[in-house]
Amino acid sequence: MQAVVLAAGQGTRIRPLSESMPKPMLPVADRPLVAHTVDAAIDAGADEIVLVVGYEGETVRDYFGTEYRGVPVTYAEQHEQAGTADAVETASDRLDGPFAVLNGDNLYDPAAIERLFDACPAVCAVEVPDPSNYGVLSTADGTVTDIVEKPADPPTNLANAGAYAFPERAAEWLDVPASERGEHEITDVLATVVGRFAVTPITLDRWLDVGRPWELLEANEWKLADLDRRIDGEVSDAAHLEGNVVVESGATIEPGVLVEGPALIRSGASVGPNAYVRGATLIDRNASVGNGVEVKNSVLSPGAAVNHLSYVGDSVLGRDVNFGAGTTVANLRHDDGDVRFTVKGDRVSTDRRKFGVVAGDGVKTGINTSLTPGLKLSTGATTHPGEVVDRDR
Ligand code: TTP
Repeated sequence: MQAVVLAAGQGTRIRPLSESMPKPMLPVADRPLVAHTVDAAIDAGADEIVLVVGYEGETVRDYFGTEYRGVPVTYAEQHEQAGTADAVETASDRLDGPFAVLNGDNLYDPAAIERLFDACPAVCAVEVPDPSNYGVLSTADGTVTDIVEKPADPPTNLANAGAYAFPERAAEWLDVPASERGEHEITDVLATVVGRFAVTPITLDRWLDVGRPWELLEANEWKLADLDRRIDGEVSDAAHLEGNVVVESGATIEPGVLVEGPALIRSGASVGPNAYVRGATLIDRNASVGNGVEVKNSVLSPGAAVNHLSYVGDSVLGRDVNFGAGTTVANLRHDDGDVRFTVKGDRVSTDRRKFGVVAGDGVKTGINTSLTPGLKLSTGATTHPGEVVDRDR
């Protein structure tokens, strides 16, 4: 089966992390977010991957090339983000037979994708407490009978999880009218398929839609926990690595370091001396964590540096961020409330008691900067020495 993977989005809700990198290429454990989906499709037997790219599409093309894990990869360019059905339609000239459609920014359990392919026509669904923000599926006798987008009064708790195995004829039904929000939606294609075929719902135990920065942390929590312990880098005898820790070849762990897994220290990265890394933490290529630094449940993108006497908790640091000595991140509110974060101008709850900061690429903090919970620092932002920063900048 061909697998069409949607990766053309602008990722506006995850800014500033998507300012120079498309969201599907943001790091999740040892590979980009979208590679987890592509790998799941290949493991499930996909014989061709068709990637729909658009925003910063070159980065996606550079990563996958024309063949990935022995499977041919082709690309369709979506020039305007006109909706998920429109995205698949840009790839329709190369569709030949039944095809799958997967969101490039969703994490699936790989076994579920295999079940999806085997059950074609089929759609993945996940039970959620309040599905009113999703497409909601109704089912009877083991097949899907209806799908409604974001209903005020959901008929079931089964949310559409954005993974479909379509019969060949669905390629003829991709040209759907724009929805109320002005997009050509794949759920309208699914509605047509549901009217003509018996579509099997595949219920997922676990699923994650990565739309906002803290969901990137959650994606890393999931996939870092799945890695098997492997120590290939240079680790001092005076360092302790506990639990599920991966140190890639070319990474260095200095004396006095304690790493409590799950954690991944990638090639070219260095940790220590005397540093403490804990929780689900990714220290990506060429990032560095120096003397007297504690990093907890965070993502340090390639080239990020926190080199002296600092604390970073529940945070995402973009590429080449530099935190000056003594920079401290607060990740907990005194009233114990959920940390809030600004998404497209609105202050929204992260539903997390602990969340630190999101620093765009190239952010530099002055020494002894204090950063408050839920803070967003845009690409290239700077702070003065000794500043308490409690407003996004
Ligand atoms: P969304 O998450 O709805 O869009 P986005 O990724 O651009 O993020 P944001 O809302 O923060 O701006 O898209 C779901 C998936 O479909 C995602 O993988 C991107 C992809 N997509 C396209 O490829 N083309 C499109 O026209 C749309 C709307 C989405």
